[in-house]
Amino acid sequence: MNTISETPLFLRALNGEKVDRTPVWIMRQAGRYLPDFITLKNKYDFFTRCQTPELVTEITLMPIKQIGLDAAIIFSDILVIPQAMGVNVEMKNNFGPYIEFPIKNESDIHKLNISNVEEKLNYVFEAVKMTKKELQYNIPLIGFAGSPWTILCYMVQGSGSKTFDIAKSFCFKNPELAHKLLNKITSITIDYLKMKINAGVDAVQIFDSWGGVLSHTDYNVFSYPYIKQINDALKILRPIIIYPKGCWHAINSFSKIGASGLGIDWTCSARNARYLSGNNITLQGNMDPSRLFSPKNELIKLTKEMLNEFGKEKYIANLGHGILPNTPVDNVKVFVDTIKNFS
Ligand code: 1CP
Repeated sequence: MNTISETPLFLRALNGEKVDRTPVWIMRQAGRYLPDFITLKNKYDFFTRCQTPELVTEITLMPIKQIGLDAAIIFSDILVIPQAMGVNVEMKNNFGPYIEFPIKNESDIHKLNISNVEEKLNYVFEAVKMTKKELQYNIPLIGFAGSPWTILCYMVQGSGSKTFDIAKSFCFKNPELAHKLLNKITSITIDYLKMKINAGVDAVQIFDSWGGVLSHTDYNVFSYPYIKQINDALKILRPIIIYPKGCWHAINSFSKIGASGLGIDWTCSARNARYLSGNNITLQGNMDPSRLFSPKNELIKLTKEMLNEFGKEKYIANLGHGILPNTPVDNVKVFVDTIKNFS
């Protein structure tokens, strides 16, 4: 039986409860850097890995078994949502996501089909169930989705980008169409996350990876309201973590909407993040992923500084964004062990 004291550390921290030590997980921990993952990556293409529950379970568990993190994140991608809407998304080697026919006009948006998520993304829900069976009770499983803005960026731009200039000019020239598209993405994302929760995820993270390409005023028009809608629909079901990369200006607003956690990137100090959030919410972050390439002694020093700055209460240690592909596994272990052994 699960007594309160047996609630996993990660969930205790999200609930704002006292913890014996700081929990830690790493964004993008399930892919990218582990040699066993690279072996599977060379054997199966990306969407085969995502669509095969046995492979998803194996990949999701790898960093738990090999690095010893306090939460697992289901192996998948934010771009399964445009796929479920009927958009053909390819994942090209050494390039990333590619959409041959990106969204250009009203008729493209009209054609997007947001029904039957249960059927179309059934492979994700099967993978969540299978992974939950294999995970120890004390390691919670995180489900995730992209924010509607971040998904729009790919659907309109057609690929990754530093500026998302095509996506932004689409929104600025056709705000009504942009809002139609954002509403459709929001609606399917809520359905999808509810089903992920029914399948067994213990918490949900919303990745607004490209929120930072918007000005703070445009953010409040094109991103914030849609993340809030998702949070409002789901917060009574499970703890929600919002990760608005590059959006320190939104920390204050996000701290007031009943989400459980807020991801902080490395450009914002812990002190600023605590001040802006009024200490109302659990913060998660925020080591610069490139610092995992530093010499070990320096990495240990910086990790301890991070822990001291955020403090023990209402805190989940993590990187400020996803781990980089060539990160040395030994350094990942140093980062995680420093956090687990810190007092
Ligand atoms: O074949 C491969 O392995 C391709 C690399 C890869 C992997 C491992 C992609 C392509 N996606 C993923 C998995 C993935 N994506 C996970 C789960 C596993 C993990 O922990 O790594 C998660 C949580 C994501 C989320 C994701 N996908 C985000 C949000 C997080 C972030 O990093 O900002 C984004 C923006 C994507 C889009 C995406 N998918 C893949 C790539 C290369 C990209 C980014 C492209 C770009 O820079 O625009």
